[in-house]
Amino acid sequence: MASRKVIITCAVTGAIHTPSMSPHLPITPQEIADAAIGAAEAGAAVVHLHARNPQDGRPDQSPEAFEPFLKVIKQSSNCVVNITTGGAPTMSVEERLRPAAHFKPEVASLNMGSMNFGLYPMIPRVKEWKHDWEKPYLEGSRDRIFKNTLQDIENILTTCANNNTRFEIECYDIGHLYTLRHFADRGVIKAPYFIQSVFGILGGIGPHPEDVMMMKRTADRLFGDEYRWSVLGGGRNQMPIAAMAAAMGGNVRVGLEDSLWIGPGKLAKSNAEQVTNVRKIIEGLGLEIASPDEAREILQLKG
Ligand code: KMH
Ligand code: ZN
Repeated sequence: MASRKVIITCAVTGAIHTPSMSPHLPITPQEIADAAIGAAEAGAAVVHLHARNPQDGRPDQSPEAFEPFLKVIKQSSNCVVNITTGGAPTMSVEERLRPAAHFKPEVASLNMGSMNFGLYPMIPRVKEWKHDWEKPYLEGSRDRIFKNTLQDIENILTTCANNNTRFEIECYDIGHLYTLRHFADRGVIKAPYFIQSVFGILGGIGPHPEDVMMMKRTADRLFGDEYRWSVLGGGRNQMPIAAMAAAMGGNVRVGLEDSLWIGPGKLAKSNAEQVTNVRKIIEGLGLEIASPDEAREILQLKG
């Protein structure tokens, strides 16, 4: 019997963690490219990408910031490129949309609701900040809304409508599944829906096994076989959530965007290290990982 193929997505840098938290967080275009290629070599079929200012590590959503590493990744790897439209919670939606609208990638993220966006459990304690912006950025997260109104979502969907970009639909709570159903019913988004369920962000659904079950049960009821399910757990929830979902028929996302750790008190030295770890879990369950081309087939990407 052929075994089910599990898509590993690796989110290599994101916009939540800051340079002082880990020396291993990729910052420069070369570091981001190396991290993505390393993750793909370790088994990630999809790489989810944000850009940063190479001088101070601040999130940067200009297409010019993405261009250098996109070029290197495309030259050296067949992995599926996924560009964020989440950017950072400090950015306007127009700013966040620019790189996906410009590069028309195979996949782009799409965040399905406005919310509080607290820190992940187990953010490393920082003794000395490398850059002035980091501490206020972090402290500001307590009084910031990650804005994704229905109109914002529709703007992203309609801007990308003719690009045949498939969305990594980030659902941080059960209500976000119903928001997706609303856009699906209106025909603004096409199946198969690639649902990335996010667990353990302060402001979203928790990381309890009951939460994971509830998310899957609701998605099954709302979308039947018209969706592909993936999960990510923030901070220390990363590997337990991935293991749970892989066993339940899901795909997984890891990477330093979502967690800086590889074990209790132990920083991951690279994105590839987390991919290798989750790959062992998947293969230990008797499952196989999907290659980039298999992921293209499963998600029906434009290629
Ligand atoms: N940082 C993740 C929890 C995005 O880039 O659109 C969510 C994320 C958002 O990846
Ligand atoms: Zn992201």
